[in-house]
This record gives sequence, C-alpha cells and structure tokens, in this order.
Amino acid sequence: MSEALLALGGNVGNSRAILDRAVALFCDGIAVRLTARSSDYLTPPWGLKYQAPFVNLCIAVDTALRPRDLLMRAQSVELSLGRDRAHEKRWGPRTADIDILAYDDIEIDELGLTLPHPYLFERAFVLVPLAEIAPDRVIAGRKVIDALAGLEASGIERLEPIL
Ligand code: A4P
Ligand code: MG
Repeated sequence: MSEALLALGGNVGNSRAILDRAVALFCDGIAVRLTARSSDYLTPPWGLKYQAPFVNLCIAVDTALRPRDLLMRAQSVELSLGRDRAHEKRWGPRTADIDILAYDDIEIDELGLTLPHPYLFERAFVLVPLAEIAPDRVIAGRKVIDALAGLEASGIERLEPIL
C-alpha cells in the first residue's frame, strides 16, 4: 500500500456537490481507500483571474495503484463528471480537476506526470486544505505548514459542512 495526497477543485456548476461525487467515485474503498478529507474551501481564482471563485479540498488515500494508474483513475473521474479538456483554457474554468500532489516520497518527472506536483508550494488553495489533513507531512524536504506560512492565503474561506 502507498499513501497519496490529492487536491480537487472546480468552479463550474454546483462545485461542492460535484467534488463530493468526485471523491466518492475516486475512492471506491478497494483500489483507493479514503483516509482523510479536508473541509471544502472557497478560494479566489489563481492563474487566470477573471473567473468564478473555486471550491477546493484535499484528500489522503491509501492505494495499491501505481502513480500512472492513479492519474488515469483521476482523469476518468474528471471525464465522467463532464470535464471537457478540449474546450478548456489553461488555468481556466472547469467542473472538476483532480491533481496528485504526492505519492509516498516518489519523485517522477515524465511527460504527463510530475510528482510531487510542480505548483504545490505556490498555491495557497492547495496548501490551506492540505495543512488541515497533513500539516506535518514533509514533501520535497518541506513541511506542509511551513510552506503555507510563506504564502499569501487571504480570501480563502473554510465552508461549513453540508448536512
Ligand atoms: N499532470 C502532470 N503531473 C500531474 C499530477 N501530479 N497530477 C498532467 C495531475 N496531473 C498531472 O492538467 C494538465 C496535465 O497535467 C494532465 O494532462 C496531466 O497529465 P489539467 O488538469 O488538464 O490542467 P491544466 O489546466 O492544463 O494545467 P494545470 O496546471 O494542471 O491546471 P490546474 O493547476 O489544475 O489549474 N484557482 C483556484 N483558486 N483553485 C483551483 O483549483 N485551478 C486551476 C486550474 C486554476 N486556478 C485555480 C484552480
Ligand atoms: Mg489537473
């Protein structure tokens, strides 16, 4: 078994419901077991500024899948939730995006898969939810809470659970 950390985000449609469904589809309890889930956060758009705010969250999973297979699983969940890569702009609006942040302490830099995720430490919308579930995890030599301390995180709002 390996441990993976993932970030989910979306800003098209009912994002909280869509991301909830994404977690349920991705974590079937067999190939991928959910071990922790952060709150949902409402976050200002990063990268392309003029678009709707995002909902973001992070999860931790135990999995027997290898990194490539985990990525394929993430992409098939994105597709089944209506993601249409052909009509998207880089960093633009999307229904559900699932990124693998880290997979054990594996380092990969290949076409289509980079681990740890290359923008992890630049994104408060990732580190705020990640710090909720894995504050002391060290990724690429940096502790998550220490990395977050150096980032501007204003405007990120934790959402109350939906009952
Ligand atoms: N890829 C490589 N490494 C990985 C990895 N570790 N995990 C490849 C997942 N995918 C990985 O991804 C492009 C390619 O990255 C995939 O084909 C995969 O093989 P994509 O999901 O199509 O996204 P993209 O828009 O082309 O680029 P990128 O950098 O992944 O976009 P992001 O980071 O998803 O940006 N603002 C807020 N507040 N919250 C957000 O969630 N998201 C975006 C989208 C922009 N602004 C945001 C948010
Ligand atoms: Mg992505």
